[in-house]
Amino acid sequence: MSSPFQEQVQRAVRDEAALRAALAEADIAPMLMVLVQLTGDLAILDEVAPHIHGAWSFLESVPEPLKQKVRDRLVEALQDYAVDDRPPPPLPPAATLQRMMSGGVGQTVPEEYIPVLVEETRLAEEDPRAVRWRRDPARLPLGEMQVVIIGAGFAGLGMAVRLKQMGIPFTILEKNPTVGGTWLENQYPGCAVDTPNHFFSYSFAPNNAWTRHFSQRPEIHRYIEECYDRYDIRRHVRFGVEVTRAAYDEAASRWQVSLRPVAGGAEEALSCRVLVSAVGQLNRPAIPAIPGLDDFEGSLFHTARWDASVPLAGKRVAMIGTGASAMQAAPSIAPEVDRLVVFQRTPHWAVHNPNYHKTVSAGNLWCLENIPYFGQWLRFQLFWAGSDGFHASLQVDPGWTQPDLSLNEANHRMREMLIEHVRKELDGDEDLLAKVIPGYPPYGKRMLRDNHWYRMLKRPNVTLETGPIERITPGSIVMRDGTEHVVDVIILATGFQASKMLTPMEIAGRGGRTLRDVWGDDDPRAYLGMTAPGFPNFFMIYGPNTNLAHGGSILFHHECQVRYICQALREMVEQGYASLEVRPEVHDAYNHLVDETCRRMVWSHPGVTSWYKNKNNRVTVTSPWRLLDYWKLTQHFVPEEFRAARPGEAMQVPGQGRAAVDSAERLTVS
Ligand code: NA7
Repeated sequence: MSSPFQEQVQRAVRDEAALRAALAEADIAPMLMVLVQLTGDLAILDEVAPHIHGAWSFLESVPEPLKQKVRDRLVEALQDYAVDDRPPPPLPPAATLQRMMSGGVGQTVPEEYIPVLVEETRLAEEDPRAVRWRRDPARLPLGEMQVVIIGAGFAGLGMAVRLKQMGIPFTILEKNPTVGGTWLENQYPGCAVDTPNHFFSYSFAPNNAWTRHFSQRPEIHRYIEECYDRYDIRRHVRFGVEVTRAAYDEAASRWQVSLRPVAGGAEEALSCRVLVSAVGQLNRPAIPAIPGLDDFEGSLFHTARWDASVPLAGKRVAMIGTGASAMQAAPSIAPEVDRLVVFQRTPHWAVHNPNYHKTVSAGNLWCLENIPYFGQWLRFQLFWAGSDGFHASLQVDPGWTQPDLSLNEANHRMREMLIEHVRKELDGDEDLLAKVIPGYPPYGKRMLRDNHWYRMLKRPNVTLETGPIERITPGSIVMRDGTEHVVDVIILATGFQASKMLTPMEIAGRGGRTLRDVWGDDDPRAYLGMTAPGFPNFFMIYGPNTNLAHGGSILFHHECQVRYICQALREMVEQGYASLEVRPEVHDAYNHLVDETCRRMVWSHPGVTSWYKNKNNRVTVTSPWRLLDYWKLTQHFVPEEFRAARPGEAMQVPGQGRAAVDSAERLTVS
């Protein structure tokens, strides 16, 4: 039987004309990487790579004859592999991989990225992130390790797939009638992902068929549904139940979870050994406290609760907020409404990406499906394109002379590039330009992708209001300067209660102390964003300080977290622990480091208010780390950082007597 590699090779060479047609249309950088990997020929890499100037597909200027040379050579190489059923080439040596990575993205990629490349793209192993038992699982008491996962979105899916693989019993509790989480709830027109899709998908379930580089919500939701089905997770989900409270029973070392059926009826209780929150940060809409909001007599809804029964055609519509949701929704409805008034409190930065509105070319689709390693190298490019490649430029240069506007020279250059784009889009309208250019550095708030926002503002039926809203009347929005906007519909694009993490659930740990008691209203902290002292056997996916603000896919973080949690569960099962709890000093040292590091990052800039920060200006939501750093931090569960107990025993640090791990050293990540 052929290997999956050979099956792909055979498909690729079956019809040479089709192969050549696809290569003629496909991206040159991943094609070049495949060629180098198949042939080991570094000369062609050296010849072509200088014409690749960045990780995005549009940042290359490879001359056509050189492209043709790569295509011809790749056809030859594939045919050569096909002839005698050759096995896949060995993984290139580290030095070659580094040259390939750097060549593919047009920048020097440090050597330390090699392991993450190999793992994220599965270049060496089919399933490198699987957590494998170190003992015979048939002899382990897996039945005692019931896990409850709260939330059937992306995070719940990632957790469930791995638990299933390990044979650990689990149930997912989901308030909605089906899977998808935020990708189910956000159904506003134009809703799409702004992380490139070939990276924004689980590494264990790559999707070669994305129709766009940045897909629209229905396609992403379909992907989530397909994954729930492919891994047979749906039958583990209880839909239509909302977790109201979970309390840790110290005597039993178990969580007692209270559920409320959404359709009504009596509360239920459920018991489990381990509780995992997979509810995400963008779960509960933030409704602004504007006087008169409840008196409005027209239609009023939040972007995450879009009311598709309300016709917008020919209506006077107000949209409050100019964040990521507004950026996608407003340009999508502007052509059909009579008037659209956009209420901007603070402008956001938005970057132009030529791929944002493009479909994936037929050539790329073909290569993704039929050419070995093409998808993997594209994935690495996109990993690099939107994230760690410019993390350093988001750190404050203490000597920088224009600290209000930017952080350092690179950040300032970015600012100017962004302004240049807006100026072009606004076609010389300097008044409008002055209103939409932020007074804080790029990336202070989430960087948006220009969804024809500025062009929309130029439409004759669109007005941008930048003054403060005074109140809402039954039929209008009144500004502090007295201007009144009579409207039929108000759309709140006002974001989510991100800092009120896990709200409104009550999670009560040891001694009945709740997360709310510890965190207050909006000051969440956790070790590695996942676990907190006082809350044994409790983990969070996408918890405090794990949001990605420099870029990168949140699913990458989910995978880091899921692996770590699975390793913790493995430790519990193999050691016979009934409870496991992070040591407070480990948690505190980590959070100290998080705060210190965040302070140097752009999202702490004093000129910025955003959902990354709480009301005391502490960054609670966003990670300070490069993707690589967080990957390193979460790669190995370290038992000595926890206290653990077998049934009936007192909690203690495992292996006491052994040297404890030096947290500081472990946390020196970059
Ligand atoms: P965001 O990014 O939190 O944006 C919310 C917007 O609403 C933002 O422009 C806010 O202005 C504005 N807002 C919030 N409250 C008010 C009041 N009271 N008055 C006027 N304007 C207000 O939410 P999104 O849903 O757009 O995006 C959330 C994330 O989802 C996004 O980053 C992606 O990761 C996906 P402000 O900027 O605070 O002045």
